[in-house]
Amino acid sequence: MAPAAPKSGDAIFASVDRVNAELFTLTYGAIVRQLLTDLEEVDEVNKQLDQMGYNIGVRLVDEFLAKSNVSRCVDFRETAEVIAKVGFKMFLGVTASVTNWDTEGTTCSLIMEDNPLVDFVELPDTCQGLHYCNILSGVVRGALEMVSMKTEVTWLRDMLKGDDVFELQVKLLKQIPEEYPYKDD
Ligand code: MYR
Repeated sequence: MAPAAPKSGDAIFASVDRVNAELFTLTYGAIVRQLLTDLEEVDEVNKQLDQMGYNIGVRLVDEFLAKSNVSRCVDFRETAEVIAKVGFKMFLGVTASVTNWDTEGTTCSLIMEDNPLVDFVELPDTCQGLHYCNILSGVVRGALEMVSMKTEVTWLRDMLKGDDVFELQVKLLKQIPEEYPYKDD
């Protein structure tokens, strides 16, 4: 039998990326399963996942700003687009669309049709109250808090519960104005 042709550099990177993505997905699944065992209550697991995400988000934002070269957003609309198109792509490998704006421009939804966190996942009937991806809502909340935006982030639709997409609602509660550090004379 002829030996297999060597893989090109691109093919090797593609398969390494795929293995990393699967490892990430399976590791996240193992964490959720362990939390369900330890905490027993689905609501407690939701809280814990959100808190873990928040802790990640407050750190992740530095890496995001350093790697993305994104400059200051003019408003919350632009910030939402940056999260959906640049942030999600950088950390999840997928993008989201931004819709369902309210008239004030302070509430919108991030819609995800693909979500690598849920590959291989099926929720048992006992876990219907679980927000399996709650780590993501925490990440977004934590990251935005570090750029002076206090938000409430809520799952409105969830493909694990039979919805056609994931819908994450982001509501801007308060924007803390950043003080200019020097006084003009
Ligand atoms: C600004 O300073 O105005 C720019 C603010 C951009 C904040 C973007 C935060 C990125 C969060 C990444 C979320 C990734 C979720 C997987």
